[in-house]
Amino acid sequence: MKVCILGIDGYLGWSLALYLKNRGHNVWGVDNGYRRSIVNRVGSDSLIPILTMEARRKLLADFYKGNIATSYADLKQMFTNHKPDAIVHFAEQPSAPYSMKSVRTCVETQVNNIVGTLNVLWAMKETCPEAHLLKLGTMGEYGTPNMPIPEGYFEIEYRNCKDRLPFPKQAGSWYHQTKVTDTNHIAMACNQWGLRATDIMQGVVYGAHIDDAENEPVWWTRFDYDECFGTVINRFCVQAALGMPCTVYGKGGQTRGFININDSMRCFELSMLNPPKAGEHRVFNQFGDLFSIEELGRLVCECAHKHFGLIKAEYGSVENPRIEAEEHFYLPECVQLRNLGFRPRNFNDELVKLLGACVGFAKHAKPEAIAPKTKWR
Ligand code: NAD
Ligand code: USQ
Repeated sequence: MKVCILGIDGYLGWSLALYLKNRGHNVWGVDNGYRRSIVNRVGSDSLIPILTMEARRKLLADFYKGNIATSYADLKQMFTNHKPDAIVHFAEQPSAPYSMKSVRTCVETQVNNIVGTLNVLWAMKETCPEAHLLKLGTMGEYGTPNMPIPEGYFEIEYRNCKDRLPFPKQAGSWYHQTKVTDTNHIAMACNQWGLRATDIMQGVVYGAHIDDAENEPVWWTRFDYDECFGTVINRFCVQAALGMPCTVYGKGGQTRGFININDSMRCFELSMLNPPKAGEHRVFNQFGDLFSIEELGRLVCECAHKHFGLIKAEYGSVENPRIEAEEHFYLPECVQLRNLGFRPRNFNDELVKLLGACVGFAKHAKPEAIAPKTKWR
């Protein structure tokens, strides 16, 4: 299959490029280095050393440097030249805290994400309407409603009328809000233009690398742990490795879906190999395990004590810089990927590998980048 990866230089993009190449797919992609520069802007860097973007471009022939939100003509030309079967769209600003810092970072996130996705939809319509768009959304689009969360749509009865409607969205950051808007735009492009799309509501991803990269440093992906760009488990593991307490925000009863980076790759492959039909806006909820943040802190510390002798590892509540429910009902469904064969890896086994990597690279960490600084209000 000919696969285009938008955001190929990122945490998931670089891993997916290797994963798909190793499974016989023809991979090409685009990135503008935005992630590298914004992580530097907040005073941090990847914990695990990675190749420069230029070195990566030498390694992978069809790796273009470009901004999909500002260079529509180039995007269209690339789709025309390569005729992709599938387009995996990662190329967005992915941090909730970064989007909440200031009007500048909020607007930057909105423009980059929403305009980039509109450009992708128009370029697909004009050059490759048969291609399958796999677009990264987020479980955070749904918020934490007091009822089970279906996969995108649900049957509802109101005043004796029934319909299948989009499930309500309740984003909690300007970043998550961009994903909600993208979802509305993608659904419309499918309805109006007959595009086919899988809108992937992914949970929080964790892991230092995919198995394929274990002994291939050129294929190591970036790994962030700072207050903006580190996801919670990746941060907890670095904190434990440094002997710093794991920062549980508030009561710690916030529950989220988590997925290992290897499982995330497998899910993309399953979606790609089983495309929706023309005109279909298909929504997948993509996660492996559900944990509360306090539970996660306990699991990371137990693993640190048992497998690495890090007896100082501990977790504790700090003031929550975010506005979010700290105790709530949470029951999201994840049925369609399981029906396609997805079986999540064992969480505790993957945690040992992740913590091992953090211990190995801990000397590169900048402890001053860890404490939460960005407040929701
Ligand atoms: P990432 O920031 O590492 O990857 C995104 C890549 O896209 C970066 O390399 C960045 O430079 C590039 N990019 C951004 N805007 C661009 C533009 N306008 N033009 C060209 N390139 C651009 O993020 P990630 O963790 O790999 O996440 C990938 C996607 O998955 C994001 O959309 C994110 O919102 C979503 N997601 C991530 C997670 C997670 O836990 N990592 C969970 C759910 C959803
Ligand atoms: N949290 C802590 N301590 C920390 C960091 C986070 O308690 O040190 C808490 C947060 O308050 C939140 C939860 O952990 O309740 C998850 O935080 P996160 O930073 O791991 O996740 P989030 O901001 O939601 O964003 C990440 C990715 C984003 C993706 C999203 C998936 O950065 O790209 O969309 O996970 S989801 O959470 O399902 O929306």
